[in-house]
Amino acid sequence: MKIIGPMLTGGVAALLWAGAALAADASAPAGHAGHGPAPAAASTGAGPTPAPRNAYLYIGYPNNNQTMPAGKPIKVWFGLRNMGVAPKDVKFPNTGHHHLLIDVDLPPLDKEIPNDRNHLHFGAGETETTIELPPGKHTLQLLMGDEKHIPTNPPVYSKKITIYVR
Ligand SMILES: [Cu+2]
Repeated sequence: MKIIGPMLTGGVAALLWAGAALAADASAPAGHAGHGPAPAAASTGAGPTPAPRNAYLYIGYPNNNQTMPAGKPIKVWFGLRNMGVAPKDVKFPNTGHHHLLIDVDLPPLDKEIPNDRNHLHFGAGETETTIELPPGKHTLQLLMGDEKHIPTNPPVYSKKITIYVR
């Protein structure tokens, strides 16, 4: 009889622990949406500059699947939590500058972010911008870069959103 108590207790504890682990796993994708599945994306690497693990990057506006009027400039708001913004060339812990990716996938995460019309750099520390896009379906995504325009470790990027210009 004496042994049943401890065994039951142990069993319940193990079950609770398993439940907690399961819950933590289930919440991981949402909680880490800011920088995506970093370990799974390890093949694309990361830069040398550390970033807070809880950094969260998001596009505050426009909203995913929003339709924007053609011929009008589109405002884009950059949202960032648990990490700061610094201009390019400024090395300061837990900061970086924004990059807006337009109609492209993430670039290699261990190299300097390209600088072209699909990869816009906000090296002055801007947290919003205005863009113009031709009619059609477009994607927008944000990616933080360090003072040398290389993604951080872990890489900090937003969800890719789709907008429609018509
Ligand atoms: Cu840059």
